[in-house]
Amino acid sequence: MASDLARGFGSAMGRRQWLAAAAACWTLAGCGQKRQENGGRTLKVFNWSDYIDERVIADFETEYGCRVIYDNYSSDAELETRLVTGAGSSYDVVFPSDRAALPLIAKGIFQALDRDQLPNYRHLDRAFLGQPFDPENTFSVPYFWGTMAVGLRKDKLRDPGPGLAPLFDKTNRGRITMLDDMENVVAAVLGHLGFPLNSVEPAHLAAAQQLLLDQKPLVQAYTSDAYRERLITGQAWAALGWSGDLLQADAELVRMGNPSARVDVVIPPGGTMLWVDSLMIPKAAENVELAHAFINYLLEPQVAATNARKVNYASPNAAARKLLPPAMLADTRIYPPAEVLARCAMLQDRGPKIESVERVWRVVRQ
Ligand code: SPD
Repeated sequence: MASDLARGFGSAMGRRQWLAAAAACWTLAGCGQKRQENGGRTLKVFNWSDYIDERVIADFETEYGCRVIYDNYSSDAELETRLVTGAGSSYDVVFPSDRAALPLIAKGIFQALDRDQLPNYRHLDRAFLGQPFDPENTFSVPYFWGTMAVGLRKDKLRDPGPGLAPLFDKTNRGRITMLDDMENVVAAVLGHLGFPLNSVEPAHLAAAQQLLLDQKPLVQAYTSDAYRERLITGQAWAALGWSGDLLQADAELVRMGNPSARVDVVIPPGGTMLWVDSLMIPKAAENVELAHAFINYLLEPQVAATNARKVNYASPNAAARKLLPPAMLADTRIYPPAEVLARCAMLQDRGPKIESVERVWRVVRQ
């Protein structure tokens, strides 16, 4: 399954040349569509942190005459808890990853999307549709995809070593952050040890557990979002993170103008996790029509390109990619080449065997 997806991701990358050429031909067709009046209505959006250009939210409010309540989460686990317990507000649009979407769809958390209200769906690259967690895209449309990578402050680390090595190097004690994400962290460590990323072999998991326990005294924080800021300030030197967030840290350092302070974004030589996050509407949503309008808005090529430029994740929107700078499409930290993707994997549903991964994480995090 994962290799099929990796192939799909790779084929999308092969289109860079014509994407660049076609960018020049793009027109504003479709942007003049008459907006329906949504005056007085409120849309509640729950998204990963640092995952949108906030001007897009303001523009949507203006164009649709509505108010958006925009909240953030930092992990799939946080979203799952919120959706399953129903605690807090009932959100209209959420952004689960492939791995989170699978059990949430099975629990009946989401409603089927009305494709008639999503004319911009046609802009999506087919390589990203029909994924195993939602084969007909009944409930989901892809938003961004990316990898798990290592971010390194180049000016702080002399000889960091390959892949995940700097995350286990005692000389970086107190300067290391790890994602607070059970399945992805265990997969990263399995890969570092040369085992399959989705392994549930007891011996493989025991070795991963031992390495994570040995590493624990070196770790400044387990965090799925604060590492971005900590890399920028220099509080952290080596972080396991999501590709776009690490690139945002690098872009911010460039903006700040200190040429020696940069973040290197490294994909481990043995491969890493691939993921795709999707736009979905919970059954408990109160503004279903406006939720569709928002999803359709995010799929507009111009809007999707604005977001892609800001967040530095890879876009599954073929029409939006035509609007991106060629340098961005050629950036292998955002769009890894096919040979790298071939070594990557998506998290698999390991059924009840996932308990052995949960046990590792409990031991490490207790
Ligand atoms: N700051 C946005 C982060 C989005 C990361 N999504 C990754 C999901 C992997 N399960």
